[in-house]
Amino acid sequence: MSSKAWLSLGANLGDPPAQLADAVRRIAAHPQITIIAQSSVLSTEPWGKTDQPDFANMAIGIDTTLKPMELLDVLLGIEVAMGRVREEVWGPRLIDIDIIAYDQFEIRTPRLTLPHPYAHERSFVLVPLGEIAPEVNDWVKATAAKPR
Ligand code: PH2
Ligand code: MG
Ligand code: MG
Repeated sequence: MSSKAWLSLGANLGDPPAQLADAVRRIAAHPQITIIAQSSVLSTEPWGKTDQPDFANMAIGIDTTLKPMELLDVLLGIEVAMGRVREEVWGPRLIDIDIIAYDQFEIRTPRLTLPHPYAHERSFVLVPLGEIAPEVNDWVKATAAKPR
């Protein structure tokens, strides 16, 4: 049995569009992941902490046999392999890969909340996701905003 997951990718240091492309290549290379949809790359103003460079953002849809925590570990591994060091919350980064939704899972653990707890407030997530999966976008907006 496989699941569908929806990822948001962002970068605002180095060569952001090149890093997004590199991240997509690395995700696609995983034996348990198939990319099923890919949005365009958008240039977006920084959200949350505004005194930093603009971001390049995109969204992808994947089909995967990885469970949510396994997927999280794979994505964090790709971030580290690409040179990301954990700095400030919401600060500048070489690459960020966030799980926005995984099937219709609603979970809240210290490491992972699904759907992503801020997705409904972030146009840099909703616009690319809406481009490739309008129905997922509607579900994320309704579900992430629910009091939990
Ligand atoms: N990521 C953040 C904080 N702010 N702003 C934009 N425009 N794009 C991002 O990807 C982004 C952000 C934390 O992950
Ligand atoms: Mg993020
Ligand atoms: Mg992240």
